[in-house]
Amino acid sequence: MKKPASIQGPSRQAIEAVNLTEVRTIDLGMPTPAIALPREGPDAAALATALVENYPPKALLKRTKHIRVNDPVVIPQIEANSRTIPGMISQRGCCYAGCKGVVLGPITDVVHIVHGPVGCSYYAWMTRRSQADVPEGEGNFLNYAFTTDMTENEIIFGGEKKLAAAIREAYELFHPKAIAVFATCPVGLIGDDVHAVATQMRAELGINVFGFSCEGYKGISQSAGHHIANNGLFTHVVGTENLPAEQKLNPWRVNLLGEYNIGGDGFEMERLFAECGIELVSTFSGNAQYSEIARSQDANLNLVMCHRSISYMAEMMETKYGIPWIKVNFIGADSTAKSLRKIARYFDDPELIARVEVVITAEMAEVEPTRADVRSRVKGKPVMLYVGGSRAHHYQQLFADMGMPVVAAGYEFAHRDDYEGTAVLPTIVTDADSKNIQVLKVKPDPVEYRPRKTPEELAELAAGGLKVGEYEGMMSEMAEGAMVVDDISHYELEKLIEVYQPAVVCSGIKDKYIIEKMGVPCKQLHNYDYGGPYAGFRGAVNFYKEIDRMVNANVWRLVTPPWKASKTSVA
Ligand code: CFM
Repeated sequence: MKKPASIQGPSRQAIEAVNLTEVRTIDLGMPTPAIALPREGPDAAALATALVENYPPKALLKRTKHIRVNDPVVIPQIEANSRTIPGMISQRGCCYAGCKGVVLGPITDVVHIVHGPVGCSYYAWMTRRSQADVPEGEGNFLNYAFTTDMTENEIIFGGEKKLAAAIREAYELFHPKAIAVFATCPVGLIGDDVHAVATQMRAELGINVFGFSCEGYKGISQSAGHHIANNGLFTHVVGTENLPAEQKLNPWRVNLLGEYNIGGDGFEMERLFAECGIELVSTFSGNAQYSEIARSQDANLNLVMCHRSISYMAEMMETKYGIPWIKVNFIGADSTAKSLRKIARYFDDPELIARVEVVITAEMAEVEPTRADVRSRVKGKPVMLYVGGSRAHHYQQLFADMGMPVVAAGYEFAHRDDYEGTAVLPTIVTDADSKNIQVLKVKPDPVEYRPRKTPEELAELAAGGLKVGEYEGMMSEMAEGAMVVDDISHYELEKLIEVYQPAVVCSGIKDKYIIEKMGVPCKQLHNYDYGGPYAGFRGAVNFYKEIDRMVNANVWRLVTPPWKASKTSVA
C-alpha cells in the first residue's frame, strides 16, 4: 500500500463548499468527443485503398481488413489479433515479452528467473522503464537479470536441473518472498517442465515459486503473454494473503490494474489517490510488492487502466471475489478528472465526491496556464499514434487537451474490443492461435466471494452514466474520417506519414529514427524517450511542454523527406 508521506488532503472548509447536486449531474457515460480533423486532409477512403495496392493479392486481401476509416457512431468492424503476414515489418513483440517484460517484471520483490538463453534475459532487463520506490530494507530485485543461461548442453540433455539449481542459488543469495520462472522458446521446444520444477522448489524452499509457460512463439504477439501472466498471478498469488484489519478501515479501497509505472506514471496516480483519500491496495504491477498483489482481493473496486494487458484479471476477480471493475484513463488532464469522478461516483459517498472535486479544482488551476500557453502554439497540428494495445487510445485524450487532432492511429497487438468496445466480445471468433492460450474456469470463492454492489446498485450506477465492467474502445473516441490501422507495417507507416505530414508521430524505437529521417519528430510512447511521468495532472504538464518543444523545433525544417525527391507516391 503506497502513500506518499507529505500529502495534506483538501481542507474541511473546501470539502463542505462543494455543490454535490451539481457534481452528480456531470455526464461520465458519454465518450469524450475527439478533436475534428483538419478540413484540408486527404480522402481517407482513397488512401485506405492506395495503402495496400502494391501488395500481392493475398496480402492485399488480408491487410484490407485491418484498415478502417473511422466512424465513431456506427463503428466499423476491424480485423485484429491475427497473425502478421510473414515478410511484413511489424512493431510486435513476443509472448515472453508480454508475460515477463510487461505484466510480471515490474513486481519489485519477486526474483524473476528467465529459463532460457542469455539473450532473452538481457533484452528483458530494464528496457521497459517500470520505476519503483521501494522502502529501505525491503527487497528490490529490479536491477538484476536472473537467467539460467541455457546453452547447447541443456538443449540436448534438458535444462530442468540447471533451473532447480538457479532457483536454489537465487534463494540463498536474496531470500525473496517469491520466485517466478519464465520459459523461453527453446524450453517449450525441448519440453522442460518449469511447473514441475517450481512445485518441487516450493516444497524444498518453503516460499512461493511459480512458473509461466510463456514461450516466445506462443500466440501471435505479446498479447498472449499478458493472458498467461494474468492466469498465473491469479492462480498463484491473488488471495494468498489478507489485508491487515487496520488497512480495511477505509472503504474506498481500490486496485489499479494495468498501470506499470513507466517513467513514473504510477507515482502520480499514487499521489492523486492519497490526496483524495482513496486507498490503493495494489497496482498490477507498477511499483508493486508481492504482498500487495497477494492481498488485492480485499479491495472494493478494480480500476482498469490498460484494458488489453489485464482485462482477464478484472473479470476473474469479479467472478471469484465479487469486485466490480471500471475503465479509467489517467492520460490527459481532462480524462484524469473524469476518471477520479468515476471512482467517487462508484463509491457514492458525499465525502469522497466532494474531496475529489476539491482536488480536481486545485490541480486544474496548476495545469491550465501551461495548457493554454502550449495550446496557442500547437492547436490544430495533426498527430499520428501507432503503439501497443492501449496508449494509442489513451494519448489521444492528452493531445485533445492541447487541441491537436489525431488523423491516424492504431494498435500493435490489440483485440477487436480495444478498438470497438467490449460490446463486440461475444462476436469475436476464437481462432487456433487464441485457443492455444488457456482460459481459466473461475467460480465464486466459497469463503471470500462478497459482491461489493447489488445488481440493483449496479443498474442504478449504469443509469447514472457509470459503466461498470465495460469499455468503449478507441474508435468511439476518435474523429470521424480518421484512419485506423491495426498491426501497421513499416511500409504503411511511411506512406501515411508522407500523405498526412503529421506534426508528430508517437511510436516506438523500431520506427523512431526512420520517422525522424523523414523530417517528422517521433515521441516514443513505450519508454517516453527517457522522460515522464505523463500521467495525471502533473504528467500532462510535462507532456504539453515536451510536445511543444518537439513540434516547434526548427531543426525538422532542415531535413528533406525522401519522397520530395521520389517520383512515386500514393497521394
Ligand atoms: Fe498496456 Fe503497457 Fe500498452 Fe502493453 Fe506494451 Fe507498454 Fe505499450 Mo510498450 S501493458 S498494452 S504490452 S499500456 S510495453 S506499458 S508501452 S506496447 S501501449
